[in-house]
Amino acid sequence: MIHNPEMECMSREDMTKLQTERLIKTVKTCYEKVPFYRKKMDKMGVKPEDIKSIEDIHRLPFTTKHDLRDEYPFGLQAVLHSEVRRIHASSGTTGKPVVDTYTENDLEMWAEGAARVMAAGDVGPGDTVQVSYGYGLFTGGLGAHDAAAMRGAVQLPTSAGNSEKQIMLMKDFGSTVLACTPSYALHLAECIDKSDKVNIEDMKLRVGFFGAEPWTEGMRKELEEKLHIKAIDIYGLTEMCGPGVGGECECQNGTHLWEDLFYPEIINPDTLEPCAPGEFGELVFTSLKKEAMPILRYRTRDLTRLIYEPCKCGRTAVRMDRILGRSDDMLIIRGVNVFPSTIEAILTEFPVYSPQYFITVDRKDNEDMFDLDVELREEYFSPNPSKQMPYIKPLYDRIVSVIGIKPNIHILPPNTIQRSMGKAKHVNDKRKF
Ligand code: DLL
Repeated sequence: MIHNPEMECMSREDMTKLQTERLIKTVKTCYEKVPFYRKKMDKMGVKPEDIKSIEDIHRLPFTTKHDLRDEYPFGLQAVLHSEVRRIHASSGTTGKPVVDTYTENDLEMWAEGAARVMAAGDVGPGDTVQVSYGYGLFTGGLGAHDAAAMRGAVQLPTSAGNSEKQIMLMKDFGSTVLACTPSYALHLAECIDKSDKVNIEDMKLRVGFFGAEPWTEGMRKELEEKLHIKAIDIYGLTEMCGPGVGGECECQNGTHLWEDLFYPEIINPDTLEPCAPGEFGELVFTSLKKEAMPILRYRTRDLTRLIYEPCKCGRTAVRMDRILGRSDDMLIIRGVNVFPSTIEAILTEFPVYSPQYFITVDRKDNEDMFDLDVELREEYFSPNPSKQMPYIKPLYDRIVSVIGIKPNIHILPPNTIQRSMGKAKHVNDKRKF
């Protein structure tokens, strides 16, 4: 089901026209209301009048996470504080949080972005959407909540955690939709598997909206099989609004980005030049409709590519490939670039392993050490190391052939790797740089 056919299926020509109109307005607001952007544009010798079409976007300055932290908390705000209705923030790992503020219209726009994704899973009246993303400053909880409301569904705000109760409510209230991180969904699935009180057959779940962290096709298969659902990828970031900057459609074949709201570019992160169509690079967004905190050419650090071929669903909104990872999550081990999600993708090729993993990187005698904790599934596990050997060798060989470095693999008993309620932590890099 398409939530807003006019916007989601607009012809390329009309979309370019709309994007141009909205860009011109956004740039003017940024220049007139946000000293940070006026300074940056003056320094580059660009005036709002120079931006005549969406193609001129390349003349505008980039915005980085660093800039947002420097302007903490409200330096990028373009409206009076009396016009603001909500504040969210993403904690990040270091320093000040990244803040986003919203006017009434911004909240409506955000809810619509996420509602478009839920509509692709046919969410509507009669559905009960169990929102197991965290509620709070994190955008996941309230983002999914408002989208469910816009679709006319029942909102069940369980937030993240307390898995036993989540599962009880899922059964008793007949939740049909689950919204949470894919790692938490996997944890819930494992809890249902283990439970002697409930069975997946007792549940009415039919679709899940999973995002906030990279996940793989293998993980999709696992979640779909274990939870008896269709697993749909939802993408977003606090700086643009939260979940719902884009999402998969029923074809589950790339994430449609809502180009009428956020203009996407792919750039080479080293040269900052645009990448050729279809090439992998860093995703950059310019907000086209945000009022409280409009943002020009925000460097997300997410690495992906854009797919312009038409989608079978009828939506014309450009698609983005799965996110390989963030440039700042990429590990360099013995000189080789490694994305944690590559390990997940490899693990899910082996039915004997669960998709749970933890990477520890350390340096000994000037050499990088790469330790990988994995879990065998219950039915394959034996505490006797000699019985584990036949499973280690194929995984080891596959990792060496895909990423070219040799891991020290440790097989742990089932359910021992720490489970996450929100974004999973897969890496401990102990090296001092
Ligand atoms: O994670 C918003 C969100 C909530 C999205 C719930 C989807 C569902 P932040 O905490 O600001 O916002 O983190 C944004 O998370 O730049 C990506 O690196 C990553 N991310 C978000 N969605 C996906 C996804 C929320 N579907 C950062 N696949 C982004 C891969 C994702 N990575």
